[in-house]
Amino acid sequence: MITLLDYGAGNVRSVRNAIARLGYTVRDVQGPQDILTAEKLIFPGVGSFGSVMQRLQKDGLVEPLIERIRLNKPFLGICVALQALFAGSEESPGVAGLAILPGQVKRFTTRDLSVPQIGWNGIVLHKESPILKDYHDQKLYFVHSYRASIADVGPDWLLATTDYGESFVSGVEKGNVTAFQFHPEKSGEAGLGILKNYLDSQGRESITVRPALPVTTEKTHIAKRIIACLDVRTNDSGDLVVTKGDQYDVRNEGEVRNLGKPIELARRYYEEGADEITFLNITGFRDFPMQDQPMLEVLRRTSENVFVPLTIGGGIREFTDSTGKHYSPLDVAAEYFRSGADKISIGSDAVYAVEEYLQAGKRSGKSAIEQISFVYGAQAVVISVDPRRVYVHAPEDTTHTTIQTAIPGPQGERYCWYQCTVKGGREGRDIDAVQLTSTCELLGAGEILLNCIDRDGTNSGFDHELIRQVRGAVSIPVIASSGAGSAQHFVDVFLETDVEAALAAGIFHRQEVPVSEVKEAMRRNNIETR
Ligand code: 1PR
Repeated sequence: MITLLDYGAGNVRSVRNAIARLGYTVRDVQGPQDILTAEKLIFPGVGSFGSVMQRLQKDGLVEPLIERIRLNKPFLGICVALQALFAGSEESPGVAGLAILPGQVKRFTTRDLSVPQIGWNGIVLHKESPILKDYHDQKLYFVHSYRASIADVGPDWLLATTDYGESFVSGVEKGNVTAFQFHPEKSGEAGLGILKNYLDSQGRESITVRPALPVTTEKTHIAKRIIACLDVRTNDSGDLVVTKGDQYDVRNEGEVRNLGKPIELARRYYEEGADEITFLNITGFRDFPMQDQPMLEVLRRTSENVFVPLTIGGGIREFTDSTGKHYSPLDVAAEYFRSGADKISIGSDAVYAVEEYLQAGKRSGKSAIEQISFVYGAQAVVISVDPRRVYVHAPEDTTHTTIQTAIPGPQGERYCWYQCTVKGGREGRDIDAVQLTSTCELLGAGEILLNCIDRDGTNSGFDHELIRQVRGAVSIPVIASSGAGSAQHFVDVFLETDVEAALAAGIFHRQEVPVSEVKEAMRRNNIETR
């Protein structure tokens, strides 16, 4: 029996599913007493430092948690739960942590790498740990903008460090109390193995501090991620199918292309080694997702078997149904998170939010991006951009940010800008990709999913010109999407641009190139991979 501290934020379903998969029963903390009496406690990390600590305060759990740790009772903290062990965090000034460890958790200061750190990185062990046994040389999934300093953690607690521009604390352990900055429940089979080690472990009565391992100069490296994308919609017979467009046209001879079943395909990609799975509910702009329960069911069932991050997009916006019931974007996002999503992706609504921002010249605080980012953190908010090229003869011919292109337009134009669209590419707006992505970052987005209508489904490779332009405009991670037709295209995009991840749909669905072949090609070209 495992006791879970679910304080109602974000995706705790994945931790539950992982525990269930390992054959254990989960029980929820009902009150302060359970913190002290639980045989084994898991404190999952979702949400900001401030929101977590305020929730613990409100529920009267702060003192019991401190007491549990003092009594050396089995405790596993994940992500922000590791950070909660410190005195405070720059993320939420003035909010006290559990103060088991001194010092403030700080934002990454790296200028060369995108923040948040999103992806699979390694760990360097500073002492042996039965919980990390067999898995310390594997890449594990991190997603965070704040990190604990090694200087604040003495040898009695320091378990593991990781490098992301700077070295930071990725694991602490003393006696039966362990916490990780990475998410074991999202770290594939290695993560499940680590959780199993904790669940199977026999707590020891006394705190034996294990000797430190010899100091090493070894550095860890974040992997470039490979993402499988499933565009999902209901076909004309009413079945929910994975479809695939050709420059966003998903119909072939009048019928919606059917490339398979979403849950089965997601599972296959997980087993083949995809680092992340993205579902796009592509008719979400017209069919409101809260009334499209099958999509939520897809997410729930997928998260039972897929232990890598899941992103879902489509229809995240404000909505009033036919009975007059009003839903905020937060309501929609909350339902997606509860159903097993780690990140939500916003398409059309992000374009409208940027238009409003540019017109008002200030933030409203009301956009879906702002609201969701405030409650769940920037790392949970992806912006899905659907741009297409607009050719011009000279930069002066438009007010938008142009690039000089190596692929001339139909009239021999040597310049183009990337126009953002809404409603799945059906409507172009007077916003370019630089305006959209840089403003979304300012409003609180944590990652950009950069599609390209011109390349979608063409198998002709990623649009490096678009990717370089957007990569240069933002300091959050960028996922290159649209056009992958071979393993070499992934190698090219990683060697020629600085994107953190690359996504494909068609070649994976049609089984032309398995994920494993992409990874092998990356390894041959010395591109860091999981
Ligand atoms: O506007 O917030 O409701 O979100 C709708 C979402 O649905 C957006 O993220 C939008 O990108 C997506 N979408 C809408 N219509 C389509 C369509 O195809 N007709 N799919 C669509 C976009 C593009 C990629 C695709 C890559 C890789 N799909 O996700 O997977 O281009 O394809 P490839 O490797 O085969 O070239 P909202």
